Amino acid sequence: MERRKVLRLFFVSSIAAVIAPKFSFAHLNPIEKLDFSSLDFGKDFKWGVATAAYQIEGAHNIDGKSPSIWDTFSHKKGAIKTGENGDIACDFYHSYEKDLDLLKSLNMTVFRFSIAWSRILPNGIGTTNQTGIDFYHRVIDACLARGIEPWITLYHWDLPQILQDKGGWINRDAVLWFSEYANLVTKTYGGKVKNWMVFNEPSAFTALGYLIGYHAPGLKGLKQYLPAVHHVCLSQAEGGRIIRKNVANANIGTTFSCSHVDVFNSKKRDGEAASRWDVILNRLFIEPALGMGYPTESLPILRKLNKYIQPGDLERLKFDFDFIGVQNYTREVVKANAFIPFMKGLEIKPVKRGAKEITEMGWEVYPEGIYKILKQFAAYPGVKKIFVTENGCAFPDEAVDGKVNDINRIDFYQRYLKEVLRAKKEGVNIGGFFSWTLLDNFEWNEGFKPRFGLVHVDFKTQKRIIKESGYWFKDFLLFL
Ligand code: GBH
Repeated sequence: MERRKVLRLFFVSSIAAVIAPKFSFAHLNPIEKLDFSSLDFGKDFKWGVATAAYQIEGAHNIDGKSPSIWDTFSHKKGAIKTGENGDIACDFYHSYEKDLDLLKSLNMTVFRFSIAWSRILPNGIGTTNQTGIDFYHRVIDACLARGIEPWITLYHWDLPQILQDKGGWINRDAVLWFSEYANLVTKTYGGKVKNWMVFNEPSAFTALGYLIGYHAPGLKGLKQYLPAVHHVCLSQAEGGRIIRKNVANANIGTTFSCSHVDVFNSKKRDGEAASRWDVILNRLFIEPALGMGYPTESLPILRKLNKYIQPGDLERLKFDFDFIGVQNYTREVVKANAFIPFMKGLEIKPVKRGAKEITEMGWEVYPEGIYKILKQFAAYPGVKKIFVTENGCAFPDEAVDGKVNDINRIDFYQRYLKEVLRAKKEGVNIGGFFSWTLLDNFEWNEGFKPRFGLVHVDFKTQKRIIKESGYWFKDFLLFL
């Protein structure tokens, strides 16, 4: 930050502290104030939050919506650790106006959200549901009325159950189903919405849902996983083309969960195992889009994908995205183990390897990891621009006397943001940072226990309380 701005910051903050004890600088200690000046991202940088339909909307079975695979999965005994489900979640379906007011009050200008496919196409394809379509019109209009940019993710994991009954992503027809859905959504909202992402984290939803059965639809094995990978990868590029066709002046991206992979020790075998993990976590879906094909050389089992690849597919996997969404939370540390099929190695959990700071998810706090993964993605010649479309942390926050003093989350964001800025200063073209997430919400198979929000939610009363980390963003963004 230039000197003039630093001075202005200190001037305004000290005045504010004197004349308005309720002004939110009262929340900050001097160290946090100082850190504002070391986070100079520039005027054009976009700040916002990311959310996902199933995790916040609730209203799971009203106004014509049909079940998604997450409705089905979360109602299965034992699937969700806490026995909970997203039937109601944050009830965003009814409270979006107030929730967008909260976002606005944090001085953020981007709301990233996803569309529930089964709300607007209850049969997956075919007949549309106008009530569902209208809901997202209202959300988009409410964003625009507040000066907030709506950023839409077409698919954040909630496939209509009716399509899963036909095989879901395992069925090659999924490319056609998804195309029809993408076509409808972009034609419907493309006049008002310019920023689009095709998928949320394809590596996560294919691996967790179709390989290890930890997420919906709960399937296990390579026979499900590999075709799902290929059909999702085809749909990724197809989705990009559809947005391009239907939306004038669109900014088109897709998002990837990605984590820097370290070796447990310097043994050569560990290095080989780590490079296999790197393929699954970071490379599998971006490289085909960039025209590099599947990274089969680094993970030989991927040769089995050939069974599903049809003539012309390798060409169809390519799409020239305007930006890539990088979503990073932690790093992975991998150790060789000859008994692990295909991967020949295993992630060593943070607790086991004695990591010092661990979040409620059991993930290591490792700020340098976001710097490293940004550099890794920026090194692909075809990556033009990056948005950090998710970053955040879960801690066991408690509301005490109407306040949530989540100082550990403030510390987390400050340290991660410094690493994002380091990458930016070294030339990585980063356009924005979206926090995961606005509201505490349904954290998939973990239920409501891990709280990721900048806003605390009491799930019994639906009462919201802005956490101290939310106020930190609010103040920080005011002076940027
Ligand atoms: C994101 O997942 C999601 O987009 C979001 O919905 C979620 O609530 C949030 O983060 C917090 O968890 O080894 O290939 O099976 C990011 C977390 C990163 C978890 C990748 C699974 C390993 C995938 N995911 N990770 S894999």
